[in-house]
Amino acid sequence: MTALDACPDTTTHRFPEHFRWGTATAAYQIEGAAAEDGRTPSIWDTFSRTPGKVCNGDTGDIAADHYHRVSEDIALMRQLGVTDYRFSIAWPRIQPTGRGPAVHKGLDFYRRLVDELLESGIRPVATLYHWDLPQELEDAGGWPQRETAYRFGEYAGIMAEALGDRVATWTTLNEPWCAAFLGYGNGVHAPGRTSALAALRAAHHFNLAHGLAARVLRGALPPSAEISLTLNLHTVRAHTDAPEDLDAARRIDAVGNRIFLDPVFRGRLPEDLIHDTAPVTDWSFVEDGDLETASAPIDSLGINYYSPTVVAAGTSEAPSPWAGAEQHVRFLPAPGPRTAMDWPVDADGLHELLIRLRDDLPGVPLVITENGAAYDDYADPSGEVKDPERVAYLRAHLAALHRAIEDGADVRGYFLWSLLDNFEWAYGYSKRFGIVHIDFASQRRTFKDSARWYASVIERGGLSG
Ligand code: IFM
Repeated sequence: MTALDACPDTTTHRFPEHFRWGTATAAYQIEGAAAEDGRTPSIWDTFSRTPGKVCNGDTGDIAADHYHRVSEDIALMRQLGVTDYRFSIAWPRIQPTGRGPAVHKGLDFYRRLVDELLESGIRPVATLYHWDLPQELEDAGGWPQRETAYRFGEYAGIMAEALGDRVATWTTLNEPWCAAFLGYGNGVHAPGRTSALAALRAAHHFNLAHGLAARVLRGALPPSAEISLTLNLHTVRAHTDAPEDLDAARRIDAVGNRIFLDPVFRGRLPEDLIHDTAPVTDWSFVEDGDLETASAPIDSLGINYYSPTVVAAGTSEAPSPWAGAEQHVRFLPAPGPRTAMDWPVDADGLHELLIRLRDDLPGVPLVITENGAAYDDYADPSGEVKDPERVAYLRAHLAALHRAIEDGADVRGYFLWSLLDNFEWAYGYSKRFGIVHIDFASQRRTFKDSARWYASVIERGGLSG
C-alpha cells in the first residue's frame, strides 16, 4: 500500500488507462565518455570545441556521465515510476566513420541499457538520430548530401538487428527541423553552416533518411514494434487576422511544419513551400521516388512542444533559420511568463497543436515525446531543489493535453524533457531542464520537487487538486 492508497482520490484529470508516462534524454546531452570504447567525434564534439559556439566553452565530454551511471539512472526512473524511457543512440558509438560494421562495445552499451530497463519493467523507446552525426559524414558533405540518408538507412539496419527483439518503439529522427535549419540555416547548432539552400537540402534528405530507415526497420523488426518520427511542430499564430499576417503564419507553417508533415504523411512537398522558396532552390535535388520513400507508413507521430510562435508581416534579421521566409515575416514575443530559455509559457499552444493534428492526420496516434522547461534551479543549504515554476509549467501542459484528449486527440503518451539536467546544446550547462538536479562537479543526482510531483501524477494516472 502506498501513501496515496490511504488518501481520498482527488484526481481531477485522469488519463486513459494505458497511457504511457515517460521521461526523455539524448545521447550527446547526457552520456559523456566521448572518446571511450571506439566512439569518434560527432558534429557536436567539433562544434562545441569551436570557440564562441557554446556558452562557457562547454562540451559533452563528460555531461551527466550517464555512460558510466546507467544503473543509477535507471534506479531513478524506477523511483519515478515511469512506464517508458526515451533515449537516443549515438551513431558515432556504433559506426565511428558513419559507415561499415558496428563497434561491439558501442552496441553492448545500448544492449545493457535496454536490458536493465526491461528488467525494471520500463519500456525502451529508442531514437536513432538526435543530432550527433559522425564528423566524417559531415566532412563528406553532411545532411545536404543525399549519401548521408543512405548511410542512415544502413545504420538503422544495424540497430534493428542488434536490438530489434527488445526495443518497443523506434523513432528515426528527433526534430529534423532543428537539425536542418539551426544546423545548416543559421548555424546556431552543429555543424554551424549558414546557407538557406543547405538547410532545405538537409530537410529533404532528413525526410528521405526517415523513409529509408522506416522501411529497413519495418523489414527487420517484429510486427509488435512501433516505428515513429519526432517533430518539433510549431504552433504558429498570426498576430492579427489581417491577410498579410495570416500569410506570414502560412509561410512559417510551410517551412516549419508541412515541409516534414506533407512528405511523410502525404508523399508530396507543399506547393506553397516550393513557391516561397523559389529564390533559393528549384528543388531539383528531389529525385523520382524520394517522396514515396519518405511516406513509408509509420505507427505514430512524436511531437515535441515547448511554446508557440507569433508572427506578423514584416522582415527579420539575418542570419535566419527560415530559408528566406524571414524577408516576409516578423517574429513577435508572445505575452506572459517565460522560462529560463526566455520561451513563453503557453499551454494552450499544446492544445491548439493537438487539435490541428487531430483534424489533419486522422488515424495517426500521437505521443508527446518532449515537453518541459528550464529554470535556474539550485540545491538549497538543506540539499533540496525547489522548482515550483517547473511544476506549474508541467501541470498546465498536462491539463492542456488532457483537454485535447477529451476533445478527441488520440494521444497515447507523454515524455517529460528531461530526466536529468544536461548539455543544452549552444547553452551548454547554463540551462537546466531536468527533474533530477545534477551537481556536475560531483555528478550527484538529487530529485527536484518536480520529480516527486511527476511521480505522484504517474501513480495517480492524472492530475489532482
Ligand atoms: O534539449 C533539447 C532537446 O535536445 C531537443 N528538444 C528541445 C530540448 C530543449 O531545448
